Amino acid sequence: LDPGKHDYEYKDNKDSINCLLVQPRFSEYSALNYIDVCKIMGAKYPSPPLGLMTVAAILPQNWHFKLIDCNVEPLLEEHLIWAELVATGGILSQQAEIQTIIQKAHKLGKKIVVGGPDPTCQPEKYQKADYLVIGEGENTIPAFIEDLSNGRESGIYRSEEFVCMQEAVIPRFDLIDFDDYIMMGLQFSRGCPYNCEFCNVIELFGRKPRLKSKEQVLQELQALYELGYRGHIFFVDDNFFGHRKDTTSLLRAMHDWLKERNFPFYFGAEISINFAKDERLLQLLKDVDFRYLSMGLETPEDELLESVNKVQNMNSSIKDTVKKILSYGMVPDASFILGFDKESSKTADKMIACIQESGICMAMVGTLHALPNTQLAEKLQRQGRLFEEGTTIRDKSTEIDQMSNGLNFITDRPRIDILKDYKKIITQLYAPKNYYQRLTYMGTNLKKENKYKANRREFKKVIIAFSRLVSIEGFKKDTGWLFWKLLFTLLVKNPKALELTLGMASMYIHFSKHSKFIIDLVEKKIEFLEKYGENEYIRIMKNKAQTA
Ligand code: B12
Ligand code: SF4
Repeated sequence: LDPGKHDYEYKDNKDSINCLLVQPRFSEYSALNYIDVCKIMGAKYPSPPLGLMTVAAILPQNWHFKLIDCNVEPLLEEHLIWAELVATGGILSQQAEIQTIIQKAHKLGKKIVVGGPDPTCQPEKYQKADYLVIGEGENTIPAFIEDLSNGRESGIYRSEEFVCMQEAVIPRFDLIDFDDYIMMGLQFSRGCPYNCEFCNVIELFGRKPRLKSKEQVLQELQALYELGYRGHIFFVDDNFFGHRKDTTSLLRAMHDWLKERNFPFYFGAEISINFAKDERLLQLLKDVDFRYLSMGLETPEDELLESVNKVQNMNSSIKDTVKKILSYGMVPDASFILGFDKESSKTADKMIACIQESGICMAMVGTLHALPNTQLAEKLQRQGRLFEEGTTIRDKSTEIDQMSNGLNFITDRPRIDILKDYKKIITQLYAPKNYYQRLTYMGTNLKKENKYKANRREFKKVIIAFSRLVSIEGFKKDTGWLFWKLLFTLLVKNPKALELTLGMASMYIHFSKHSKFIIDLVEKKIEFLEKYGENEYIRIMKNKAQTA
């Protein structure tokens, strides 16, 4: 397999250069950085930097690469000294870290190229980078390489067109240590056919899903297989079923490929709820051992879904869909949003009831954040309600993601009411009794028949993880009794669901800590509003925006 096959080469009087790829650190307080759980499972971080691994495969293959993921190891001066070119990038929540990496590189006189979702959405924030790549790397990097070959010291590269995914190259999976991560990412498509007002996938990747061929996906699986990877692969597509016919055909091809190799992997993906109702698709997913399905449910209220143009989620019973997914052996997780216009004082209770009754353990409720360049941001701007065009991360210990840092606009309902509701939702959902109630529901309804069987090494990891989990959750004052009750209930009623359910039980170690962090932050915001009022809050936010 040839990961980066290109028809262009870096031409210089030297054969090769040392290129250091740096994945900026995510905050340990991000909802999705379950580092404590990773430790239990013998890993350091949930998933590797697929964007930079892809970039490495697009860059000339006669270069020497080193990839430092700051989530698993620190960036040292010696790494930068080794480098002749530094490459970094990432998403909004990595903005402040990207700036720090630019500074560090410059301090040692190194040139740095920056790209990825946030630099693409807000290039003006990255003017200090020597080379700025806006958009997808596949069609912007060639121009950058040409300039570099010609000795240009800086440049901005932008492509007006989206990449044809049939030309995508295999990411450089060899640049990471598999043991550092719980799962690998793999991408089948980019773009999403839907048009949700708050989402910036459409702006970044377009509404027409662009797909790799099934042969390309099988080649990537083969690359991972040959490199010795076994276990969890997560499809990072924003909507794995945004193109039902092709995904169906991919799943069939995957099934044959996996069967020939005795099912070396199991999978997860993001899908929309309308597809999760389709039993034929669910059966196909079950056949290739999908275990996790993530859904952006946003709200159980149809009027709100309609108002933000998430119409594909309307007229769906969340409870029935979740039960159906569980009956096909898969664990659903879901994200929800609070802070939409037209919400009422009943919204919080409806959301809590929906999540609790459906038994969604990993229910990530965030506050609405108008991401740069989205239809939502444009609308709020027109209405004079947006605090700041774009988003500047000023405090990286409290402005982390949509849970810690949302509502960057003048809200429809009083801000203090939304925040009080938010506190109530997080408090209730992550109370030990409620979380374990959802776990028990999940565990007793999950009909699991594993295809992937852990090898001896993986099995040892599972046993160690289990004993670590028992020693933490089983003896805590607030969860001990609940944990043992869950364990015995499953042993009696549904032992096949033990592995996945205990996996979700281990997530509580993260969520209980994380929810306390969020509740604390929200309380501070409420205190401020109670003391100074909403007008003062708005005045301060607008002033901050002017000085950005
Ligand atoms: C998987 C994923 C995650 C994983 C991250 C796994 C990881 N270790 O990276 C998880 C689940 C943890 C996650 C979390 C979040 N995510 Co996320 N995530 C994604 C998703 C679905 C796929 C990312 C991916 O792997 N893409 C595949 C690679 C190949 O694409 P890429 O990274 O964009 O790279 C290409 C280009 O951008 C460019 N490029 C990238 N880097 C560089 C660097 C250089 C030097 C160059 C030249 C080019 C370049 O070239 C690449 C090839 O074309 C994207 C959506 C999407 N379709 O990409 C959202 C997305 C990146 N996430 C997003 C968001 C908002 C979040 C959260 C903040 C959401 C939240 N819950 O609050 C959190 C942040 C959590 C945190 N840790 O702080 C937004 C980012 C928006 C923005 N403007 O920054 C996206 C775009 C989705 C969206 N709704 O808009 N996410
Ligand atoms: S379905 Fe998901 S990815 Fe597609 S536009 Fe809506 S929120 Fe974005």
